[in-house]
Parts: sequence; structure tokens; C-alpha cells
Amino acid sequence: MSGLQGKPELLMIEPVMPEIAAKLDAAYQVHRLFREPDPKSFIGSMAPRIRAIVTGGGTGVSNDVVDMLPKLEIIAINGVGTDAVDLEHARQRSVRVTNTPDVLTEDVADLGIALLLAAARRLCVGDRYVREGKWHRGEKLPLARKVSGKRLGIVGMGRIGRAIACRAEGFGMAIAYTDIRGVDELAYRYVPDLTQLASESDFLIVAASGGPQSRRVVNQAVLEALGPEGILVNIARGTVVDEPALVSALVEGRLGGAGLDVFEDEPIVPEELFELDQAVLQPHRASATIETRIAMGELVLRNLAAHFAGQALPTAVV
Ligand code: 8YV
Repeated sequence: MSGLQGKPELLMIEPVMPEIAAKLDAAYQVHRLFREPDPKSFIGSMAPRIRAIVTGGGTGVSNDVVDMLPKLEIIAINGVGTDAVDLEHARQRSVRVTNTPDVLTEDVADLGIALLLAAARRLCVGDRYVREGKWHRGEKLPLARKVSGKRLGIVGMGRIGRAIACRAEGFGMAIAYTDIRGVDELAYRYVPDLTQLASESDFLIVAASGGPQSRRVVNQAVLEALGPEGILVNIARGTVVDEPALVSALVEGRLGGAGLDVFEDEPIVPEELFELDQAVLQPHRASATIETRIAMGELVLRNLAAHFAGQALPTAVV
């Protein structure tokens, strides 16, 4: 074990790609928390030595764990979302926090459009219809809904919202958005009120950051305004949508459809959704391509390396 001496010790809360894990192993003594049956006592056994945490955007790390680690210096998030880490608490503890912006923007926007197309055009329904032999038996298949040329509302016009808008332009969509404030350099229509945006949209794509400021802003009134023909897509965080309201709106036909990559209490998904042809479900996979997960992992590595070399962090949050 003497070769490991001197390497900073790191707690990996969520797995990363094998290529990235190998590079982490080369530079750090990595403790894989996700393999441990009793995480708390595992952390306890090495707590005084841990100097870094690597975790996912959705998973983050609790303050309880942070407070078990007196020597913690940096939390490197393998994701863009910082809502699962208490940034203020990190600041107070003088712990640096980094994330992986930009490298995943395109993939997340791609999945947003894919979910919209899948929900509107009922791709999964058509797929099942073929596989289950219903086409062959001449069973009926209802027509789907057109996407091109429709009105798209985007909730949150950051990097990902803008990348979605770019793609939607290619579909000839009329694009409007809401955010805390309008962005002057954007040609899209700014609608300050989310319920109004929903009432003026055929489709709503949620691309806002998670956290207390956006908690359940897509509420029952917004879903009602989107209406029985409307489709909601969420590639942001489950917490941004009032999930029980969404489920009942879908079940009762007050909302036309949904494409969901994220949920309030992952990996728990409301079972009512499993029965609905009008819902397309994904297991939080918007950034889950080989190319992007490698790029995210490389950025995690660069942030950690910069920190331990005493250099400026490439993508610091705190
Ligand atoms: C990842 C994410 O799935 O970027 C984020 O905030 O939630 C996703 O890209 C996640 O970080 C990997 O766990």
C-alpha cells in the first residue's frame, strides 16, 4: 500500500466512466462509496483523510456527509446542476465546488427535442405496435400530433434553454420563453409569467436549474394552461414540476402528454405513469452519451488536478 501514500484521498459517491475512473485511480486514492453496503460506517472509517468528493449532479452530497469530513477541500460535481449540494454550507466550510457546464449542453438539448418528438409523435406507442404484432394483425393505431411549426415555450433560458431554441428553429417553431428576466440579445419572445407562457404554447420544455427558487413552479395552473392538447417535457429537475399535479393532469386528460427524463424522487417514478401511452419516460439520461460523459469526466479530472496543484479551477461554482 506504500505506493498509495501521498495520493490525496477521494470519496466517489456515484460511478463515473471506467476510463475516467482509471485516471482518478492513477492520481488519487479513490474510495467508492456506491459499492459499500453500509455507507455511513464506511465514511466514518476514513473520514479524517478524505480531501475530495466526486459526485453526480442529481445525487450531490448531503451536509451530513460533508460534516463528517473535516479535511474536505473540494466537491467536484460530474454534472451541471448544483442543486443537490448546499453551496452556502460549502462556502462556510471553505470547501470548493465545481461542475461540468457547456460540455453537456448539446446532449441535454437533443434529448429535450427527442422527448418532444417521442411524446407528440407517439414513437414508443408505434414501436410497441410493431413489436407486438398489432400492425401485422391490422389493429388500429390512432394518429399522433404534429411538431413542426407549433408554439414552443421554454422555461429557463440558460445555456440549455438556448440550445433547445436553436434546434426548435429548425422545426419552424414559434419560440417564446420565461426566465427571471428577458435576455436582450435573444430574438425570442419573452413572457414574464409562466402560466401565460403555457397558455400561449403547444409544448413546454423545462430547462430551468433546480433548487428552492424553481421548486414546483410548473404547478397545476401552468399545466391547466398548457391544456389537454399540450405536451410538457422536463430535462431539468423533477423538483421544478409539481409531480402529483402532473400525474393527475395526465391521468385525467387535462394535459395532452409528457416527455420526462427527471423525477422528484429518483429513481422512484409514479407508477400511474407506466400505464399512460401519452407519457414517454427516461431514467435521467440527458447527458448519458459516451462522448459527453467522457468530456464531463475529463472536466472533473481537470478541476481536481487544478485544485491539488494550487491553480485556478476551470469551472468553479464556489
Ligand atoms: C447527470 C445531471 O446525469 O448535469 C446534471 O446536473 O443531472 C446529469 O447530467 C448527472 O450529473 C450524472 O450523475
